[in-house]
Amino acid sequence: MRAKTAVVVGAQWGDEGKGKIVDVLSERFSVVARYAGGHNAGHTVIIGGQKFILQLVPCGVLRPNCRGVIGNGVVLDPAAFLKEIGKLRELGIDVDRQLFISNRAQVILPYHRMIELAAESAPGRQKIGTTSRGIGPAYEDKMARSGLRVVDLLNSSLLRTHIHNACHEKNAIAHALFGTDPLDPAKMYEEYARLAGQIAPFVTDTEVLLNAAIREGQSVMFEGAQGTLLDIDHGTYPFVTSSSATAGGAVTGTGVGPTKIGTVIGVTKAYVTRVGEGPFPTEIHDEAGDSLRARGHEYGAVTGRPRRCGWLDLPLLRYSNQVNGSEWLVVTKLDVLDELAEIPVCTGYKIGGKLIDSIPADVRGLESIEPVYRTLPGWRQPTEGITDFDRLPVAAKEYLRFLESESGARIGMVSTGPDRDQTLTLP
Ligand code: 2SA
Ligand code: MG
Repeated sequence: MRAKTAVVVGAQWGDEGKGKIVDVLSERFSVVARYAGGHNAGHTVIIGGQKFILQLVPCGVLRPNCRGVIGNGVVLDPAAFLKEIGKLRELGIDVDRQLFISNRAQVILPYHRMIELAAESAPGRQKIGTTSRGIGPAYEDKMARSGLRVVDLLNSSLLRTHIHNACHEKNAIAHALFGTDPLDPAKMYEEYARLAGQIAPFVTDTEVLLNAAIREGQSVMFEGAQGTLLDIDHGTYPFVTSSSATAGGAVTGTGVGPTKIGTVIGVTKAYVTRVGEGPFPTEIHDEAGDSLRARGHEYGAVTGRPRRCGWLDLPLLRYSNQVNGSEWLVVTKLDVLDELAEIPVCTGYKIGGKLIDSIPADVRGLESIEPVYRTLPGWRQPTEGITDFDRLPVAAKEYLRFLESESGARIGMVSTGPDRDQTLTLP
């Protein structure tokens, strides 16, 4: 895990504990860059009992010597950004010196949220269970070449024209399709011109910054948001987010070439969770799921929604390692399994009684999976806070070694609790 540049990516449906892991690893990195998603992400970091939930800001900024970059692949809500840095300033974090926003990032505007809210509850539309932050519609505009980039947000005449034209179109569409009340473009322009002034000091050409840092031999980490199965291409489409959450997104989402990426680290929980709609082969539908949710505090960090819980899914982990090219794994929340006498682990998938060796691309295929379980013995001893692999109970070590040998990537680190210090590095 000691590469100069590394992508840290969620191996499941998000909430694997990337925030904590990026925070722990950022001790060794000079720059941490976010490459996808927006303020739909909720990266929780606990330092000495104090909890930080970061949404847009890369977790690296919690270290005084680490610079944070919001890359071009991110969709930026300027108001959410300013609110977040306001909180960080109050906590004594020097965001003004440490944080940089790509001039090529896309901007989320109020009509993106308006359209998402209306579409999610519209009859005949597939409900995705989104975070209602306007993420999907903002990426739609990006791909349709009708989005507003941060560089254009800073150009007031361009901003005025963009908002007027976009409101004209979006108000008409939202009213015709969903009966939504129109938004006022003049008010919106005033508000966003003011927000633009406040974010201007953070805006720069972050491609130049990142490539220069790499040329100078500095270490750069690329912080993934959401997870592999939520990726727009490789996830459980259409129950995905609208960005490239997988490791490949680090390249397109920052402007750093693939030959400059040293390694990929996948972060996986010792079990699985998912929030929102969509297929979930190892989901637990009885009290065992409720007890994982309670022990693991499995509620959305942004929306507070209860997360669905399931057993570790090795076919999914193999798929994720393949899609990301993960060389390393970090296993989080091992301690949540401490009380279980037995732990089922999914080792394969069957459909119609036949073993399959690839992940179905369609939702119907995913929903018809019959997981094949192997039951491993639990350890029924506390592992919380253990920082030495040798001090783990034998059954916990065996659980981890089984996960490692079946997944095809090496475990470099295990998290045994939410705090920075509750982490063990493998020899
Ligand atoms: P969106 O809002 O368009 O990105 O939603 C599309 C799907 O992506 C899921 N998604 C997430 N899943 C897990 N964690 C996320 N971040 C927050 C957290 C979520 C929260 O850290 O807990 O607080 O609810 C995240 N962001 C997006 C989403 O549930 C949809 O399935
Ligand atoms: Mg999260």
